Amino acid sequence: MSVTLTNIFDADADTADVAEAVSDDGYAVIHGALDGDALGALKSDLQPYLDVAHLGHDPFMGSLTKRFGALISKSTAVQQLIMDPTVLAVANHTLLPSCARYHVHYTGVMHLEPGETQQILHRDTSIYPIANPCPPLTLATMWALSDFTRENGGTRIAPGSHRWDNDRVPTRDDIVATEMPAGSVLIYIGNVVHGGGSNRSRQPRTGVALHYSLGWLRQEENQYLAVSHEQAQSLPDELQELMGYALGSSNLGFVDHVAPKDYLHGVRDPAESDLSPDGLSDRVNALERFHVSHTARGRPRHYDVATD
Ligand SMILES: O=C(O)CCC(=O)C(=O)O
Ligand SMILES: [Fe+2]
Repeated sequence: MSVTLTNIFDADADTADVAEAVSDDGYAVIHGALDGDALGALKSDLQPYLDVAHLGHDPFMGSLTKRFGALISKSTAVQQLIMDPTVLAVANHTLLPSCARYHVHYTGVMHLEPGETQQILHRDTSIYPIANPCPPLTLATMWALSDFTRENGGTRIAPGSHRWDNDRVPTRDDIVATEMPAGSVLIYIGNVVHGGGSNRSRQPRTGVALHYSLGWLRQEENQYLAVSHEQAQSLPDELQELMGYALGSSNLGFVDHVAPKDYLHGVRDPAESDLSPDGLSDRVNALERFHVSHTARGRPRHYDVATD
């Protein structure tokens, strides 16, 4: 029996229920997460970049997929979206047990032209040499700018696979296509096995991917180079902190012994900056510690399983 897509919520759903679903099954879908204005603003901010974006050039990135990143520098609508309260509530629930602060990990458009073939199934977290199962390392959102269907390449996911052992290879029956109307968002833990589907329709499939990661892991997309200092200085405080202009833990991320947000705003004297603010140290002390052990090399990172 194939799995089906469940965990579908409306925009006014209780965020605790959404967070619970994401923790249990690794994903949730929220319909109507973007209103018409927000969807329109995203499209008009991003379309000029999409028009000139390059197609991918390797099997993972796809040959008929347009991608571009650094979205904080390109779109005020994306800046707002990164601070979406429902998504942050889910991130609090899934990531904060393992870090004192999480940060923006990746921002990008994933646009599948008709004829694109299926992406290899993978875990986003396999960029780190940490075997699954492990606590959630990243949390992904895929905001649908177009409808997502089985036919047009709606993201394939293996529900529950955030808890699987690295050695478990998904079968076709483990995989379901994310089907959701434009304006919806798919939220999934980066430890979930997933991948873009093939686009067998006549229209492109377009999504905005915004990912978050534990604050002590290196971000996939370097937010300090993706956004100029001048632009970063003008962003809302909360967004600066999410980008990583905040300590990830006591001392973690300082610049010349000054906390990064102070440094961004011109502080150069360490005496004027607190590298171990009380609340932060307390949260770090309260975290459960990871047990790390060596594991065998050569575990599979990609799963060559047809999903159509
Ligand atoms: O395009 C999609 O639906 C997913 C893409 C993806 O998972 C990735 O590029 O890491
Ligand atoms: Fe992925």
